[in-house]
Amino acid sequence: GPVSSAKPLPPYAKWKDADSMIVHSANTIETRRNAFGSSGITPLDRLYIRNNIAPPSEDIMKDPDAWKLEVSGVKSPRSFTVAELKSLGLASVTIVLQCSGNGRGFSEHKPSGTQWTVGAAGCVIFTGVPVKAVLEATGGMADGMVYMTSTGGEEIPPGLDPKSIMVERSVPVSGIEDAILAWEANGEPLPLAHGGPLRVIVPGYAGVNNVKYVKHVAFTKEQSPANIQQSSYRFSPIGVKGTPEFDSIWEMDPKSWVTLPSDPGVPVKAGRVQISGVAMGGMSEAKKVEVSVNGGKDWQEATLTGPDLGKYAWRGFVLAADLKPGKYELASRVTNADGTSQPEMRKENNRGYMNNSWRDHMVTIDVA
Ligand code: MSS
Repeated sequence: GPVSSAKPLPPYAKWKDADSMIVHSANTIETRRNAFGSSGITPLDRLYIRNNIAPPSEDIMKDPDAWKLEVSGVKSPRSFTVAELKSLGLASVTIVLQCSGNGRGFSEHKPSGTQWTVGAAGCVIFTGVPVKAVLEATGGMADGMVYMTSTGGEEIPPGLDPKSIMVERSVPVSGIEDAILAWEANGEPLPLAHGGPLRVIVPGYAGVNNVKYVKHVAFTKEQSPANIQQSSYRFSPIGVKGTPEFDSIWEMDPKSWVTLPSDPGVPVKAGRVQISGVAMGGMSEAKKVEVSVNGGKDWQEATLTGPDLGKYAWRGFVLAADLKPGKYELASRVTNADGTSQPEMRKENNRGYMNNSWRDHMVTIDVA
């Protein structure tokens, strides 16, 4: 059911549209189901926020072009300012940014972590320099490197083992084909809340891999020793702690959900109802969306809406249904270009990661 929260937005996110957000904590803020809009792109002031630890001070945004990135594990290691990166190349990529824990709130075994429903996700246009251009400028990867390991710019409080708290994530280099280092989102300078001055974007990969305020990109032989890589964000069975023997949370799966109508407690007027939502394909584009008004018994193909912004973006969808007074369970199910469909049941795992079950994401409406 709807999560209600009267918590105020934290200072670094004060500019968000409060009515569109559910504030779980200062570091975890989600978009309401009915607040995604219908243009496809999620406005930044409605985009969710997830921080594993407190973000750096707003001071780092005073001169974003002076922010420094260290690049290592390449033939010619060196550092770049953002201003220097801006001279290396430019690319935009529209991606679904989605937290690995989105949908956790629907898991029956009550996994620990934020009880996200549908709103730890958004579709954003990121602009920056291709990682490939940075590799070209540094002589290419050193021999034998198989991961790109990115380190966040948060301050580690003294006395703590950095490994226990630092945000450092590794992705296989096969995943960085379309990766960029971004300084802009939806045509605006990247705000601190979303990783400014500079952020890694690995299209198609779950949120955690898109390291914010990135200060170091290393090409490495091993995955990061940080807990966030070794034990968190792993597909371990219920009751079992994550370890490197379980798959890391990297590539995303196809997923969709109905966004409207979904106003909590507001009955929908009987007659022709436009049922709309968003659908992502994961690693290939969203190709087909089906909608059910009776809890998944019967399905009808919906129309994809909005512009096609590439395979990593989501599409809007709409289905017109003539609804008499009564209760309806609205479900949606996407199939991507690879032919993979959103499953009925969630892939059970200890921390409730990557829930893309269409059944869990149904919304019940009252038509009067
Ligand atoms: N980065 C950094 N540096 N830190 C932190 O904490 N987080 C993650 C990413 N990155 C972090 C980073 C996560 S986890 C997510 S989702 C994302 O980010 C979010 O984003 P936004 O922008 O929305 O906030 Mo889960 O998978």
